[in-house]
Amino acid sequence: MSDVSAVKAALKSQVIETPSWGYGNSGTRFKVFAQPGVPRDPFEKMEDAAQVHAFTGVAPKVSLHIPWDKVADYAALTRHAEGLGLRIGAINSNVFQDDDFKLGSVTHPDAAVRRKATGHLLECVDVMDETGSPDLKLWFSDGTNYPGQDDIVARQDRLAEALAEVYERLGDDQRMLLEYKLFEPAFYTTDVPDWGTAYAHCLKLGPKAQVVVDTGHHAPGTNIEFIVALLLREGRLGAFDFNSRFYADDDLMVGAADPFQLFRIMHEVVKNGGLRSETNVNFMLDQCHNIEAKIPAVIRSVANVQEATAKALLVDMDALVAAQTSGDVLASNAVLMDAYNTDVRPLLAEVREEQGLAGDPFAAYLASGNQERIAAARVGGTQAGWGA
Ligand code: LRH
Ligand code: MN
Ligand code: MN
Repeated sequence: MSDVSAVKAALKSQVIETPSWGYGNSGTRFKVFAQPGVPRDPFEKMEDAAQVHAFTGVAPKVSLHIPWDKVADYAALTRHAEGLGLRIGAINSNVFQDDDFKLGSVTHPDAAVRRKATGHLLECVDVMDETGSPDLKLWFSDGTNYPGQDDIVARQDRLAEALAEVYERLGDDQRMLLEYKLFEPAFYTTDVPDWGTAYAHCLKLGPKAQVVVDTGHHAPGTNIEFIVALLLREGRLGAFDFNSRFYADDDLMVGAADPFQLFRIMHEVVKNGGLRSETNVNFMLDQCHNIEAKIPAVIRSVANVQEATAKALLVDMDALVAAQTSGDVLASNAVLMDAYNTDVRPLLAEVREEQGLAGDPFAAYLASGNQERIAAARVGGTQAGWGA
């Protein structure tokens, strides 16, 4: 796409969903560092998300994690979000923090535990009904630590049974997003370890089941953009959980560890129609900001996704196709690298200024005084639940 106004229009229409847990205290299993001014409840998490949206203009949706964001009145939380110019995004289930789930949740060998786990997933659909959320996001920590611990295929059968029950419960405008992760907390087998397993389950379930690509959930060296291209081709790329990894599931800011990988992913997204609203790819962040200030870190992350998207939109597709067709390997690669090496920050500043925003959202937020205001007003902020 070389027409600048089309590039700008695409950048203005991209929506990036931010995670409620990114605003709370978080850490590793070694330590949770408490920060001043973190939200004390899900309502205050919405206020922080609204700050990110106010400065970036592209982050009007917030993912919830249940029960981390459990409230007595979801309609009230939804109204609060809407009053701040936000809407509720994906509802994330949590079947990984209960003693009963030590040997698995929906794949547990005991039917009573499986019922409890499926019950939680169905409750999450209730929360979708109450909040208007269109997406149920499922991640299972289920797996085994030792060879022989359980039957691999029996666990797949139990998983399929639970997913089918939850799929049946979805309304016409609701979909199921199934996330995979290579390992952790299970170390020998994981029941949904890769895109192929997630895709196989989604195919059996039906068109409302799609795959989530969490960029931190692969083995080192995995070609994530290939997975993205393939899932888009099959119409089964439901969403991203964006973050960065150096070693495992680090949950660092997206675009921090490997901006070139993020560009390659966004090139496949742009090239294969993933930015079009009808394709309905949900661009979510799934990050924790353990040692850095949270709201500015989310703003930086949103900007990193926008920069990768802008570079992908600048790829000269005519030149690329011509070079590819003529078999010119070096010219094809040069077309991509030209786009990647473009400094898109001035373009993004223009895009924001045209929307009445500051060109540099990060600096504008720091100058706004909000960080000092919330530090003074909120005492005793809560933990996200993650890394507890
Ligand atoms: C699992 C995961 C999943 C959870 C989130 C908190 O590692 O990526 O998306 O819901 O972290
Ligand atoms: Mn994730
Ligand atoms: Mn993760």
